[in-house]
Amino acid sequence: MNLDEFQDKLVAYAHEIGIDKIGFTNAAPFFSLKHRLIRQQELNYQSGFEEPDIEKRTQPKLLLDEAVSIISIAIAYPSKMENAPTGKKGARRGIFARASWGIDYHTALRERLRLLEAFIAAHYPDARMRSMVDTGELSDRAVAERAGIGWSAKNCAVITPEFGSYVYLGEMITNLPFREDEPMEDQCGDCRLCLDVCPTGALIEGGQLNAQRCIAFLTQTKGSLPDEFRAKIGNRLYGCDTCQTVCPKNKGKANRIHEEFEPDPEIAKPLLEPLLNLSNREFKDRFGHVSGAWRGKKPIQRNAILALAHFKEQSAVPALIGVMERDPRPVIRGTAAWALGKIGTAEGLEALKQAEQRETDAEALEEIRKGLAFFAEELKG
Ligand code: B12
Repeated sequence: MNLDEFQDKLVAYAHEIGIDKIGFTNAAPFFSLKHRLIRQQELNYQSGFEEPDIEKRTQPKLLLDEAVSIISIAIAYPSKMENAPTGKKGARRGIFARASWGIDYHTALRERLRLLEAFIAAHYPDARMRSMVDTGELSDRAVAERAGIGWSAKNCAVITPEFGSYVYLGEMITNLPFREDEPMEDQCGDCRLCLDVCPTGALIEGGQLNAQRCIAFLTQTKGSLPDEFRAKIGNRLYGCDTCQTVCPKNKGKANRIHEEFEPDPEIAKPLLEPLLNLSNREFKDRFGHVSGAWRGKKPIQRNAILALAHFKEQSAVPALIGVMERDPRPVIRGTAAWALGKIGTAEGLEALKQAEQRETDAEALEEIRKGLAFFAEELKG
């Protein structure tokens, strides 16, 4: 069997093991990406989660010295939750973005890539291969775009005609000279819905994101959320899907294909208040298997407090007071103080006054004073 025939077999095998789309490209440097990354760095538009070495990000040969081609894979994830519980007064809920539904996609895609590697090695024992998903050096989107998986859209996502943008991406660099697929035409046209609805104006222009303003990024930071964004985060606990849900190319793409990505509604849309006092062990047991847990429980708890403030959930006031008085982490105490001010009950005001006398951490104290200032504003208004 020659390589051409083997490639067809590999594609068929990929579909058998649950890879929804596979594409092939060469391992030449990514020149346009390189300029883009330099520009993003100059503008301070990067999130800080990216691999910092731009050379490694754009030259596959630095990652595998015999690199000749790259195999890009895409696996679709669901956009609809069956039996989604609705939050209500007294029982408010937060939401994890779709990319965090079901099991962590890193595990799922790495396993598929491992199977592909084994399949290749069985036919070509001397083949050299290096696979990565998300945390690798390469830009998964730039590879996918060049390998014809989808086009690079105005919301920054790689959009596939079959599954919309709800696909996870990963790739394998190899020394085998596979036939290349053609990149796809851009299909965004004049549409600019994603740019117009982004709650924080993070999408600067088509295909350019200021990650520092992107809610998906902000939900993953560990410090105090800057005031400007506190009301904008809504009830999001991890990630943001707004620029994807408005996209017309995602209409009708429910993508209920893989059981492993079906969300457990109590995990993907959990009740907010019980999140405030989770122990590390409880957090790990409950959320440890989802990708949105990678930064630990602190950002999720901070976001849960902001979500309770967003709903002005009065029934959560005693729990928030408990957190403000007893949580060992100043960011969490401070955020709870701010939330108590936002919610604005007499009980909250009393607790804030007492906390102002006791608090020793400067940042938490500042938040307590912000909380108190909401009451002063209320009186004036
Ligand atoms: C850092 C990071 C983030 C950051 C920054 C996102 C960003 N837009 O750069 C934050 C935390 C904000 C984030 C958020 C999300 N992320 Co993220 N993230 C990454 C990561 C680790 C690196 C991305 C990166 O390098 N960005 C830098 C930009 C400059 O490059 P790029 O987007 O990779 O590549 C494109 C641009 O460079 C563009 N480009 C190149 N040259 C030029 C020139 C011009 C003129 C223009 C206009 C464009 C352009 O073309 C490339 C291909 O599309 C990748 C995994 C990986 N290793 O690649 C996942 C990844 C991009 N994320 C992913 C996902 C799912 C998300 C979220 C949807 C999660 C969520 N629901 O909250 C959001 C979407 C936000 C958005 N609109 O982009 C998926 C995307 C899948 C897809 N279908 O596109 C990836 C690929 C993870 C994966 N393996 O599946 N993410």
